[in-house]
Amino acid sequence: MLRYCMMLRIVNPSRVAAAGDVGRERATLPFCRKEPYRDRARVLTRLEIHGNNSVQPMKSSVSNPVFAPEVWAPNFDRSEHLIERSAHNPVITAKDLPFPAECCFNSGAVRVGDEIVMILNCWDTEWVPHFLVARSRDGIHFDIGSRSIASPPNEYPYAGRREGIFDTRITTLEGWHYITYNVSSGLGGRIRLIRTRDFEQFEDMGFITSIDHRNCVIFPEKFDGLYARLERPNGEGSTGGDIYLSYSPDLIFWGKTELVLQKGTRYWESCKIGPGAPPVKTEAGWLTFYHGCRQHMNGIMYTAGVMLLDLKNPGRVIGKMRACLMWPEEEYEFRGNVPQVVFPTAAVRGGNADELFVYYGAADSSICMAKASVGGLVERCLADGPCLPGQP
Ligand code: BMA
Repeated sequence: MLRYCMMLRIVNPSRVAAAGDVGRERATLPFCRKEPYRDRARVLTRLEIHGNNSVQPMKSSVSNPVFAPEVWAPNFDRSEHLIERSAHNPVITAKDLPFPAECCFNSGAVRVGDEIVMILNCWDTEWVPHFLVARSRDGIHFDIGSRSIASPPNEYPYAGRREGIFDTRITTLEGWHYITYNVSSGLGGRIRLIRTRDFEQFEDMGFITSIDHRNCVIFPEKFDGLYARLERPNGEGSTGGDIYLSYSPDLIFWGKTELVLQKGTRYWESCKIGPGAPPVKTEAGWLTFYHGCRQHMNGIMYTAGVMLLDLKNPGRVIGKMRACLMWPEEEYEFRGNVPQVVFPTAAVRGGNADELFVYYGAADSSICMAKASVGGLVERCLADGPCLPGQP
């Protein structure tokens, strides 16, 4: 059965005869795969037959990227437009930074009154990491400070490491803004915590995980007097790569760890998953954006998923969107330091009670924003139903 169909734009009709040998050529075209996707993804590609009979994929252009949704649309449900990318994307790129820089990506943000404040995770042209404070009134245009508020810790083995710190998340709790971020080293990564009341003065609270942790988001409320966080011990393939919940009396010592969601409930999240944005409280539950990865022959694709956790028992998934919410579709999500990355890190109240501004890192190169409907996502998660660890 023909699984792939090719849309040919015949440059020179007299060459139609030559089209015959497209069949022969197909096997060699990079985007022709033999094995079917488990999710029966459709692959369409546009080809051009040139004067010399060579068959070339059509040149990608911004207005006509080769991977435009109508050309490559995995079997993800798109009906409801539960989330809409901002037309201003990417909202922050390296060009917006107060010094020559390589990139900015994966940055946490919170609403403080009528302002959105972000701890911008960026790297200069020497690949030295900086955390800058960025402020916005409309969630799109940010004023970016030039003072870096954090640097690689001094403890061995982190001291002075170049690529040391990244992936900020912010949670507002008890009058403080708590910022978690990754610190990586040859011995593995750990999560560090700093806090501020005004995004001027910052207090370093040290490491809050053992080795090897990669993602950590703190709930904006306590549960029976205990702080809670979602975390993702590192690991890919068979071990690690799942989302856990831990509790703490003081934000430093953590325990009572339990599994919340296992990777692999769907193909798009089969390689690993991790907490994305600090959970958002809704009447129905904690709306939680996370990243889901799948391995492919050319690396890993990072996509965004969403689930609803029980208000009283945040370790229980009471609803989870089965399909993936966002996957790399736009040029700025495909091209960059790491192609094919949509990495949610913040969900901030938007212009009205039902609107969320979801900030995400694109291709480890820029910061983007998408608008989502709280009601729509909650309804969808509940419609798709709960998801128990290990339950497909
Ligand atoms: C992960 C995260 C992110 C990054 C992603 C893709 O491990 O740590 O920082 O976006 O890799 O490079």
